[in-house]
Amino acid sequence: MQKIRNIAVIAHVDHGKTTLVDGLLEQSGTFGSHEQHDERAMDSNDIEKERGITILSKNTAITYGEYKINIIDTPGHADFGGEVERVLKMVDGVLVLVDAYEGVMPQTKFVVKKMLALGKKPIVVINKIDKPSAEPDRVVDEMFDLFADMGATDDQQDFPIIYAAARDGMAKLDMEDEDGDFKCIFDAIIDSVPEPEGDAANPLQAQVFTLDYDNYVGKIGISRIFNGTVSKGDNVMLAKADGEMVKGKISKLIGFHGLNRMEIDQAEAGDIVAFAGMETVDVGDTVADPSNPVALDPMHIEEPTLTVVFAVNDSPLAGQEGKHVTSNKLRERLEFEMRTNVAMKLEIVGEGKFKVSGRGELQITVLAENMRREDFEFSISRPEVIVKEIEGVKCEPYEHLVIDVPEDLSGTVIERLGKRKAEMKSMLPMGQGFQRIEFEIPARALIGFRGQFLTDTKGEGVMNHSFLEFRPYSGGVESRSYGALVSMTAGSTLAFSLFSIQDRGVLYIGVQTEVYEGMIVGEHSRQNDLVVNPIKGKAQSNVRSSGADEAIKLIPPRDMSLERALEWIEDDELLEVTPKNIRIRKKFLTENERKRNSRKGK
Ligand SMILES: Nc1nc2c(ncn2[C@@H]2O[C@H](COP(=O)(O)OP(=O)(O)OP(=O)(O)O)[C@@H](O)[C@H]2O)c(=O)[nH]1
Ligand SMILES: [Mg+2]
Repeated sequence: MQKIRNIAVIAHVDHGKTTLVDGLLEQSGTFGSHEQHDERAMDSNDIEKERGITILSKNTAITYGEYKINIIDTPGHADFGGEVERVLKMVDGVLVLVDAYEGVMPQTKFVVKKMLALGKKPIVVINKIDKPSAEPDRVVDEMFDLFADMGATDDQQDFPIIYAAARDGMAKLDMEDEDGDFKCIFDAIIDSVPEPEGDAANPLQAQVFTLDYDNYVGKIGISRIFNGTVSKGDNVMLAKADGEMVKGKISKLIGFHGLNRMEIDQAEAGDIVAFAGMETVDVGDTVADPSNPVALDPMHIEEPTLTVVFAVNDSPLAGQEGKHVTSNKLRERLEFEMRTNVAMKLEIVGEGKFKVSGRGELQITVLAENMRREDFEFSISRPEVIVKEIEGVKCEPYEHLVIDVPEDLSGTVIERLGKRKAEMKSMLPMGQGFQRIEFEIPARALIGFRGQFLTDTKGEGVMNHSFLEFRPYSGGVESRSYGALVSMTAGSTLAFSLFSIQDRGVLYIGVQTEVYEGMIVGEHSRQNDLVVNPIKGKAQSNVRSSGADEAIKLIPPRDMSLERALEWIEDDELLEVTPKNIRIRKKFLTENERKRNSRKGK
């Protein structure tokens, strides 16, 4: 039997997981000497590359001496936390990274808690020790405290510690040691991660933890083999979560090595491989021996906490920029997404209206962003948290929020959060004039908070949050404190009119932008909405002042990304998303309709 180690790399967002995997690939000699690869090679899809974040967990394998090490790189952003939990069941040990300055963050807590509960063996990597602000000793203490708080066993508490600068391919066992390479990481993996249990001679049992889709071979289930041996062409039984048994055949068996996938003929207990040929395969299914099919424990799939409604775009500019605009196209695309994305759910709620649920705004905007790139056009509504009854009590999701702010601004931020029903849990000085403040807050109250927070802290504040639990409903929370600047007419915007509107708030659009009645052109500096005319030219006058228009000084419009816009909108507003533009609009386009409907609402 081959010697195997299975590990996952887990951490808070941006603490350097994917960069560390680059180093593991490189220093194990898995990349050929002539093989070209990008930085953060595992972040392979376009949005991952552009944003520099990992969205989907991905696996690779390296050879180190006589060992095969299967490595799963996981996403650090809280919206994808459910994925991490599933991945953890597939491995025997983990590398927990933590930034040598930032220390324990919300998602560090989340992943450490899950990892400890599943009984995994950790190796702690204090990363980015090259940062001038790094305080590795403090961060080590934070990790010990965290492990103790989360009920680590003695064995788990006794973790090896590695100090690293993953980006430079440097690691060492002691801060006092000379800089070394990743040898100490490989050795720690081989020595302290338990070898996989299970027996190649037993009947087959493999569990699917990720789905992939390939135009040629169809659905692919990436799986950990816990028992038995599997060969290409084998007949198998698929044991579904609900107890149903479905016959299947492995048409292709796919192995991983570095950045490559290759067809293989056989694999056995302990390994991680991919199966093609079973169209009905789902995450959590057991691929079993047909003569003795025994299902493994079902997999816990995190429930969504947030919903938005995707709908057919019905704005006056509909159908001009996208290719796929009909309800049917939209439904097909969303249904396709649900086939491989187990963390999301879809419900048809009306003519051309689809309720999509997920774990957070980022997860939902990544889907929307992918659809834009595929030439879809649609609208999305304000995100709403999922409220559910637990033992007869109405409950809503709560989040653990950590903010780092310059000391002199902490008062403002605490006051804002107080109004949003946040409960302060701790406050610590972080050095360099920053304070770290932790809160527990209803997820509902966080919607729209980020924009406010960035304004309040002049872009210097950092906020991070991650799902805590469902708790009893907290009642009304304060939402957006400013109204919208709404266009009263259709046409192309002119500098002259924008110049006068910009005194009334912050503009979201620039000159020569197509607008329509009911489209939102900016944020009002007061609480109420204000109807404005952004296309009015300068009245003709006798005084000829050629070039006067160019002299108009416009403040650059605020760039509203998909996430920012989604967080900003209220219940009576929508986002219009097309391949070329993201527009913000009122649901009811004319002022009359809006008045009529607000009266009805009251
Ligand atoms: N200074 C410093 N920067 C690093 C180091 N390792 C990674 N980084 C940088 O940190 C940023 C995030 O790195 P990633 O590897 O994408 O982090 P990640 O944990 O995979 O992030 P997510 O997958 O989005 O959770 C990148 O800009 C890296 O270049 C390091 O050792 N030192
Ligand atoms: Mg990553």
